[in-house]
Amino acid sequence: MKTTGGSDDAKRRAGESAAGLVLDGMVVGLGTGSTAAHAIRALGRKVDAGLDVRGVPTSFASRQLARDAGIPLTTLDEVDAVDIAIDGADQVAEFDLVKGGGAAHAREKVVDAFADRFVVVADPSKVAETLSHPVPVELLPDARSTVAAAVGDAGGAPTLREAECKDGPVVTDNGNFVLDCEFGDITDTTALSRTLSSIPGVVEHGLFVGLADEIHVGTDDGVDVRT
Ligand code: ABF
Repeated sequence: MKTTGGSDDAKRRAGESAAGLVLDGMVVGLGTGSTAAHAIRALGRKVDAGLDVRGVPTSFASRQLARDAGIPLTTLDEVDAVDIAIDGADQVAEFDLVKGGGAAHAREKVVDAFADRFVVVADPSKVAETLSHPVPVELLPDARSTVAAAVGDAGGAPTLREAECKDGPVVTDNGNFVLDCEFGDITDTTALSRTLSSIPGVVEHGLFVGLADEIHVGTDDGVDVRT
């Protein structure tokens, strides 16, 4: 899995710290990205050692990783609750997040918001005072120009995300496109979140406001847990 941002050791510490919160019998939301991948692998080791859990993946990639790690999988349709979700972020300011660098934020938001406890795993490069990372917006392909215009009206500068490995746009697990929308410093995250959600054709955006319950930031020699 592609690694972004800070050191892999810091990501591993954060992921393992969050996996340590998972108890026998829990249903666990399995996030996407290289930091969440450490949590999935750590959880796989706990399953090997006898822990009884079921995982709800947030993406094709996390499903594959969880399968390889030996974690039994389920879906939101089959469970009454998700006890804990462990997921990464592109930027963290207090408890607000920008997510979606992996184009998985639509399913991530469904699982993370439904979870009783949403634990964010990150390395120090992700932590900021104010969110300023471009906000990924997943949209219906037919709505590409209308959503881009509405994002512009809202003060953003949208760029269609292009695939790295082939010509053409990134296509999400849901068959949609992604606009990365630059807004500069985002001082009113709630207002921007509402504005983006109200644009016809937007499937989901990567601002996660008021959803995170705790943040585990891996450091050079430990984990800074913010609750
Ligand atoms: C997912 O992966 C995303 O929502 C976020 O964009 C990204 C973080 O990746 P990494 O942990 O590799 O930096 O959680």
